[in-house]
Order: sequence, then C-alpha cells, then structure tokens
Amino acid sequence: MADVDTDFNLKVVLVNFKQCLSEKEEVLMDPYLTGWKGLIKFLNNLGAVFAFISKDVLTKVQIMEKFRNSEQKENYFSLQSMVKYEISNNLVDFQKRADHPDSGCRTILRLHRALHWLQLFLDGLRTSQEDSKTSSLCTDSYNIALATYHPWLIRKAVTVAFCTLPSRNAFLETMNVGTPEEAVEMLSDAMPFIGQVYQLSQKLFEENALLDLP
Ligand code: 1PZ
Repeated sequence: MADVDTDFNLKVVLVNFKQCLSEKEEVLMDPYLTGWKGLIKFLNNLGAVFAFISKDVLTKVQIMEKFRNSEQKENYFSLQSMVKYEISNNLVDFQKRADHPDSGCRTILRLHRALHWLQLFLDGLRTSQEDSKTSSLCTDSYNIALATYHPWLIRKAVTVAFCTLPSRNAFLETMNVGTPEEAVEMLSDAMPFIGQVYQLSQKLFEENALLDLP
C-alpha cells in the first residue's frame, strides 16, 4: 500500500491525551484534537474500508479547529471553557439540531463517545490472549460504547469493516512500537491517561446535562 505512513507510531498519538490533562483538571482542546488527528492517520493505515469512519472523525476535528481559529478561540481553550461559553450564550441545540447544528458540545460529545470505544477496545486488546480475535474485541467495545447511537446501516457497515482487521498480534505490530509485548507495555502505560481524559469529560457532560445532545 503506497499511502501507508510508515513514520506512524501509536505511542506518540496516545501521549497527546496525557497532554490534555491540565493542572486544574481541565481537558485541553489542542492536544485533544492533535490526538484525534493521529488516530485518523492510524485508521487510514488500516485500509480503505475504514475511510468512511475516518472521514467522519476528520469532519468533526475540522469543526473544532475552526472554533480554535476563530475570534472565540479562547473560549475553546478547554472542554470546560467551551461548555461554559456555549451554554451561557445559548449556542447549544438541546432538543433537535436547529440553530446550532454543529455546536462544539455536540461535536465533542461524538468524539467523547468514540474515545470510550477506544478505551474499551485498547484495554481489551492489551489484556486479551494471543489468539483472541481483534474483530470480536472491536465489536464488543462498539456494542457497549457506540452502537446505541448509530442507525442500522452504520452498525452493519462497521461490523463488515471490523471483519477485515488483522489478528491480535499483527494489529499490535501496526502500532509501530516494536514487538506485540512491547506494544502491550506501551498500552499499559498510556491507557490511564485516556481513562482520565474520558472521566473528566464524562463528568463535565453529565453535570451540564449534555450526554444526549442531538
Ligand atoms: C480499529 C478499528 C477502528 C474501528 C472504529 C470503531 C468505531 C466505529 C464508528 C463508526 C462511525 C461511522 C461513521 C459516522 C457516524 C456518525 O453518524 C456518528 C455520529 O455523528 P453525527 O452523525 O451525529 O454527526 N459519528 C460518530 O459516532 C463518531 C465515530 C468516531 C469513530 C472513531 C474511531 C476511532 C478510531 C481509532 C483507531 C484505533
């Protein structure tokens, strides 16, 4: 595959999620988006069948980058400042998408749910037996974290895409951090940070009744 990015290294990507965590327990937007852009690259390396997924993530990252490049950029410095700003200025559609169809809050909520999937999947991969099926680990995490939010057609397409995934060890090698054992070690180091980013965001969205935004 000519367009495979051989410089790619999942460790570098996951470090961005560590950098999201501020001393004030905020989740910083820029490293969050950089982390997602790295995950898009990783997804693209897995094959064309994942293009419809990476395209959706890219669209969402671009929505957020536009806010970060606008006059309101300071308000989008962290997830916490974004929520405060958008809610106090009535910039969030709560019932159905209308005046603010692409608010930062609803856009980040989609990425936040996907981060939950990622956390469950990578933890599953890390703790699974060598002969475990990547597609089953993927499907199990998907059913817990994302499936309820997707219509039938997407659920079907996702299941088909999962079936093309390589074996557990081959998948760990696509992370480009060495042997499968070294990849597992890297995941053990990195996953707590993803977990913390997820928990802080979940708390924020929960406290502001943002978990069901249309
Ligand atoms: C290793 C294999 C990667 C599998 C990725 C598993 C996640 C499947 C997600 C399927 C998304 C399908 C395309 C678009 C769906 C959108 O409708 C939804 C809701 O957005 P809306 O329509 O409301 O604007 N988008 C999402 O749910 C975001 C999904 C992001 C998935 C990120 C995957 C991260 C990959 C990391 C690679 C290790």
